[in-house]
Amino acid sequence: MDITITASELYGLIRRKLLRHFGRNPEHVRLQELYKATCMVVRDFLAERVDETFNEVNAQGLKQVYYLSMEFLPGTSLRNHAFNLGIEPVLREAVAALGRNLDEFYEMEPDAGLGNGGLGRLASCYLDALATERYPGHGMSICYEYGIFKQKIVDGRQTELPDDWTDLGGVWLIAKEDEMKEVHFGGRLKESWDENGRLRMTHTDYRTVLAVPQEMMVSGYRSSAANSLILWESRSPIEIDMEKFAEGKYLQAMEERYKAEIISQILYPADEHIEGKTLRLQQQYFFVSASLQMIVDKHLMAYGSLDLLADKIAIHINDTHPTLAIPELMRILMDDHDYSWNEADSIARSVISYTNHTVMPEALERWPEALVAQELPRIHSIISEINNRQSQSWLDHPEITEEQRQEMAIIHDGNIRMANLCVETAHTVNGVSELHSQIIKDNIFKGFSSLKPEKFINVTNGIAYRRWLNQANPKLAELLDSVIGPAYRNDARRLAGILPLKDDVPLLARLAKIKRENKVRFSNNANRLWGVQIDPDSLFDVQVKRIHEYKRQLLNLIHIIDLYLRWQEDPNADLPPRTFIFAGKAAPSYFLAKEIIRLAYHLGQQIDATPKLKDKLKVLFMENYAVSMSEWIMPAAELSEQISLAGKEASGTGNMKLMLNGAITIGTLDGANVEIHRAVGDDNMFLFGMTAEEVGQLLAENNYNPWTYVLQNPSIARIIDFISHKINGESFAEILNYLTTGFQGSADPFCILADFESYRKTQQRAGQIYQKPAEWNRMSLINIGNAGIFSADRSAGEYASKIWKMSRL
Ligand code: 26W
Repeated sequence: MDITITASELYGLIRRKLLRHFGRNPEHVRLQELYKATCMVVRDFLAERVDETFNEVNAQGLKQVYYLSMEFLPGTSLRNHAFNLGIEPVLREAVAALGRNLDEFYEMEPDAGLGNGGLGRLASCYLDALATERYPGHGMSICYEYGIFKQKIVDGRQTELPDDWTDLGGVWLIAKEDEMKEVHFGGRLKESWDENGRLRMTHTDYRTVLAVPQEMMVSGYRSSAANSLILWESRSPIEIDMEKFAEGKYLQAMEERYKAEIISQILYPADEHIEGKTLRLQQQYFFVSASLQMIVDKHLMAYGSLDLLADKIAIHINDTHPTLAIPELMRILMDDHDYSWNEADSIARSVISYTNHTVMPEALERWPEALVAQELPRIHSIISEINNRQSQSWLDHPEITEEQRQEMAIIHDGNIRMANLCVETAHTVNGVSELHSQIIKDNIFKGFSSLKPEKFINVTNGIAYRRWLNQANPKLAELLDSVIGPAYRNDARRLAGILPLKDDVPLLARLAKIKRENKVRFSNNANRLWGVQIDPDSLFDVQVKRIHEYKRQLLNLIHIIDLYLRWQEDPNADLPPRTFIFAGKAAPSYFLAKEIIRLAYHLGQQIDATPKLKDKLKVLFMENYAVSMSEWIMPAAELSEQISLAGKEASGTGNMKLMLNGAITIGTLDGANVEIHRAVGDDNMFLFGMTAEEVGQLLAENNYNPWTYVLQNPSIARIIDFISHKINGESFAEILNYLTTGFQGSADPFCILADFESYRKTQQRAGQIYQKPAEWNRMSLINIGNAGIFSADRSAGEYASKIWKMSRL
């Protein structure tokens, strides 16, 4: 459903907003005010839709889902809303009448970077899809004042700068002061018996932190429905301690206030690695408690009691970070609304569902029991009761072994294992690709799945494809519109409409032309930002994602070293010129990941300084990867690097965005690559490396010895020798150790050298096919045409029907 409005009406609305909100007329206005007023006008349209959706949901008594996630990565909003509401052309005109260009506004908007990577972006894709498919569903998270840090590369080293996004990004937020909640920390628990003989728990002497909801509205593509993303901001109930101030203790006078405000100040920048910091635990409880209170209050307001709660709401836990929602819901039901343990337990078990996003052991959250007891005494008492009842329940199951009991225990060795609490309580647990869902059943949650196999399902990830196709790659979208018609915009499976044209020579030429134009746009951007020169006719080989050992950016880099050495030996080697594009952030405390960035940078510098290779090989490390940067990289990419060690990447979603834009995947059979491979077939993907099963065997037998590969394979020996010398004047001893003897104790756990030869050969084949454009372009088309299954609309629909059991507006 489009908004019907003319350009001149819009112009009038923006003028009025300028005057009323900023007290200015367009003749005397700062660019930023004009930008903000424009956003606010768009926001007003959405506010109406959110309100209508809310009323309609209550009138029909529809079930709603609350998607709890510690991270969301919405990126920018203006273009997305304008596109979804169908007002882009008139808005462009109105802005032009105000003497500005809409693209200028698009470029001014900072990303809302309230997340680290895949998990956060997935959450935002699902909100888009829910609104598009007219499901009532809301996101809940923290309103971080500082999002994911800004990455700057200084002499090859990552440095981190604060990301202060709220000035220009804050126009999308509306504070709902009257819906503020109190969250309680610390204090003591008192037990007493009430007049009905029931044990009551009273929480006293706690510290209060206030939670103010900031609402960000969520639009769907041409959808009459709009939902919201609630972001909680922490505040202190105490302004300043006047007594301490009077005593001259100025810092202490501010301390209480600061302790509360700091909770929503900054996003933890580490992913796939837990940091057991008290502040993070406070963040988790803070947003979960405020969210649950809001959910319960809203439900009470609409239905008058909580008896229908389980029919009317679903609560989804995005990885384990919001796990405290389980005991918090039970606390609210028992302590605030007089439900018994059994009732509260049964409600929790029917509303909570959980998605696992990683099998990396260092990412599985555990909290010291003592810390939880101290910070959240009531929550601790509930968790320990759930744990007691869990062990009781095993008395009926003599078939489960002692080892399995140990693995399934919620409290173990003084730690609370959040994943086990989720799996024990959630009615449904899902993985994010077929392979990953199988792995969690067979490995990390084996005991649970043997008891209740039906609890475990798969929902393969999906992407908000219109963002990366229609918005980010308008030329490709236009071509598709004209060739297969626009129906694919609401039904991604219809992209398959171009498949019958895979041998249509003029169409393939048009596709190639668009790719070339996007590569030129990319090169111009890179030149403008960093002054680098890129050949738009070289093969654009792209690896963009968080920097992690398991994602094996190092495998890519050592292959580049191999190419470099080969080319130096034989400058006439028949290989296509290539530009290797890397981007991604490293967790600030992740030494090896930062070394990988440093290697990419200096390798690039050394290659640039080698005259005979200058036109053949280029390595670019792009600083500050973010959602909006991905929107100009994906359309220009030709080869998509998805080269994690099989079994480690839960799904991947960048792989889907790249495929959709016509890049061909070079990848292992890992995560969603398996499903990409099934969709396009052997001939349209470059598959290499060990399977997850083979990796399992190699590691189980402790059989990975890097030196066997060094000794067997002269190319590897040559690469190792190269790294043992200085690169662009810098030494990389730790990386050398990592690849060979092991770093910090053990040999490279991601077996890079074991997959190298297979990768090298496959890369060679990719290079050969690239030199036959007809063949390459055909493969590219086949990838685009088969990308439809990876739509978030499909994923969200599966969650709604299989997990949340809800229907559309
Ligand atoms: C506790 C620290 C921490 C923070 C974030 C641990 C783990 C995480 C996330 C689960 C990491 C993450 O983003 N995982 C990615 O999730 C994507 C969406 O499902 C998948 O596509 C990626 O494969 C997976 O790595």
